[in-house]
Amino acid sequence: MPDTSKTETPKPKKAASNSKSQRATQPATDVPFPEQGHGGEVHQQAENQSERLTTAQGVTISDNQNTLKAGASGPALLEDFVMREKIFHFDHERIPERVVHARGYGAHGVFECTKAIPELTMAAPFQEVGKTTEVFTRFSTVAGSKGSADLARDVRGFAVKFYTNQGNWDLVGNNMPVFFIQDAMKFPDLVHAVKPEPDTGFPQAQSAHDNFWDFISLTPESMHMVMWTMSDRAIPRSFSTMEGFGVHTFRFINSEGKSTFVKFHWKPKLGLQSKVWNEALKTNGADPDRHRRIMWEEIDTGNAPRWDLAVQTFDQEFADSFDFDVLDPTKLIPEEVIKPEIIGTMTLNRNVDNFFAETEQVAFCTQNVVPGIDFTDDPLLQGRNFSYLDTQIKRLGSPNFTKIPVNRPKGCPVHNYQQDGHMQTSARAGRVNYEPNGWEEGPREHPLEGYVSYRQPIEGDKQRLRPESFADHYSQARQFYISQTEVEQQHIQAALVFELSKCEMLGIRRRIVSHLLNIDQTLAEGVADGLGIEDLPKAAPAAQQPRTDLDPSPALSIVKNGPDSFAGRTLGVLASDGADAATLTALKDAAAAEGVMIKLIAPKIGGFTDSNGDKHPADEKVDGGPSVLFDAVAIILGDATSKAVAAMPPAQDFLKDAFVHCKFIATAAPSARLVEACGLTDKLDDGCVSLTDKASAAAFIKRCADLRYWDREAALWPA
Ligand code: HDD
Repeated sequence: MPDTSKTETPKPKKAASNSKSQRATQPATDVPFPEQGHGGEVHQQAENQSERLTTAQGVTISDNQNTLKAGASGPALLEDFVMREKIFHFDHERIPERVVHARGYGAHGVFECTKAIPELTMAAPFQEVGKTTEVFTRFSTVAGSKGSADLARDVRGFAVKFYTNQGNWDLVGNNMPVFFIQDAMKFPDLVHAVKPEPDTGFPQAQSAHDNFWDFISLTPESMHMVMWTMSDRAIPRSFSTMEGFGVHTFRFINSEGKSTFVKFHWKPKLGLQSKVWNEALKTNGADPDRHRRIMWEEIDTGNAPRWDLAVQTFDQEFADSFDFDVLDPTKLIPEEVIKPEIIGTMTLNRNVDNFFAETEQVAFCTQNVVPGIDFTDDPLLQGRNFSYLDTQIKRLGSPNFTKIPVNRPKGCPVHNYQQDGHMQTSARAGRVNYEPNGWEEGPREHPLEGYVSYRQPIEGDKQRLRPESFADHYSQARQFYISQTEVEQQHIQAALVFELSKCEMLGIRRRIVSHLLNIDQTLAEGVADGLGIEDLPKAAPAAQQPRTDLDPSPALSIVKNGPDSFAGRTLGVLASDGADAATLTALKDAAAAEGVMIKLIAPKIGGFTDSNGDKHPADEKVDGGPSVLFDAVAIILGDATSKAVAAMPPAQDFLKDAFVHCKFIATAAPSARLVEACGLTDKLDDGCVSLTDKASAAAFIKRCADLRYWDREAALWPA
């Protein structure tokens, strides 16, 4: 039965406005040194009972610096239970990382329903406008290990756990609406192929190697997804500027048992935005934690990232008439064909208290559905429903992983007769541990309110067969490509050339080009040219003739779906002693008015003194804050210091990279020396503006809403 209570779960602990972290900070004054022992080791003693250091058994520890020894220099004594317990626990700190999506970052938040849809589904979060449901969301890359860099060219995971009061519902999606393969049976091969090669153990977090492209070149069904992964979708600016998709077609079920097909979309409130490849590479060096750091800071500073949840819903009649099989996860339904309808908003407003306890131990399972949500026969989804539960046992080590707070249902009670197992923390009291029982105790099934699977008629022979309706592998790949702006098409071509140039086997490169010939002739020729292939191969044999009549879908382009303003972005301001105070103030005011963050970069981390004699501490020293970390840049150098700054290589990189990455650049007069040192004096274009007064500062911030001055790129990378 649908739940009608207004508020489903308690609001998250901290609201966006007061979500500042509880991280320890130190005062600027000198910290006194604590007492030292005989060997100069530091002893910090608790001043009150509650902060005493104890063993796991609660015994207060008298000395956390020295092992118990026989005599001053040893040997160590086996009876030292304090040391042994400490080392024993440390030795067991690691758990297996996720086999895919190992690198990830999560946060708590809330989903609020903005359009009730009880006629479509009885799922609790969608019953009433204003109803809130607590969520935990984890974003991830797929291929890299836990310690890999955030800006790998890769698919991003977008997994949301809704703690509904009908139980937990996990929507385990990606930032791309299609997938590489049509059947879960192929997943281990795909993942083996993309992960580091088994003999060498590299490359890490990269698809640019022979095994991946060998597999792809022999798997035509991957072609649509490859267009996505070679596009800038694979190098998002931040989690808060990327879309999410449930990928599969699911079912909504209403209280009368009626099924409606549904595809889920997450739409970022900040609009879509990505990096360019050279910028992504440099970002990985400058800040491998870029994406997690941005999200942490967004939440910590009260700029909680938000996404609308939108649904494409349709019936069997539409499914039968649609160009492709809606059960094929390598296909999407263009938004221009079925408009996604917004039904709610997710706000991530609380950082985790502990990364391991929450983000690492969160266990998403596609099988976690609630009344009102059901599966379809999509063979990828069916296989996933086995894999996720299985993988959690391996990773978390016990069937009791559901008792870990981040995995425990929060919106409803849990009662069952499951018992024992490693780390059991909530054993039932009493004698009864089975059902039915004659003791008149314990939970019972509920035929009316319990989860009932959709009564889908089934017929057919048992067989291993791919439906013929899955056979078109190229038409939507082409549709994606022709939906991109010229700049984006160029990026896809450059990405393919980059990746295939890392493949040593010529045959692999040629096989990919032969697939591209079924997608777009110009693209295929461009890639072949970029690879130095002179004789174009024949087009790959297609299981089904590719269509060329599908209309472009503007919704598939990032550039066409950017923001209306520069809000939520960061401007990097390189400044030095003597920087004009009025210009700085004008820029800060204009940025604040538009909701733009400013980071100050200076030759020294201690900061700089402006023309009024006011001191500004820097956020980054110039070589620690390259421009790849910012969405646009401004250079405000002091007259007397500009010459020295212009001679600094990292200051030159700051400007040159911003220029090459097509960012908007503002310069105040004395900065011309740096412009000259970078050889850009004659190259400044409409994306570069002079800061002269308040009005020019405000105009610059407005101009930045376009995010990049793409016209520059054609001049930089002539065909
Ligand atoms: Fe998967 C993790 C998304 C296909 C097997 N997957 C995982 C995560 C995401 C996805 C976001 C990370 C969850 C988290 O943050 O903890 N996976 C997808 C999407 C797919 C997909 C959108 C296709 C539409 N996955 C897929 C298949 C299989 C798996 C076909 C197996 C047959 N996926 C897993 C897994 C993982 C996983 C091995 C690894 C860690 C985990 O589950 O918890 O079970």
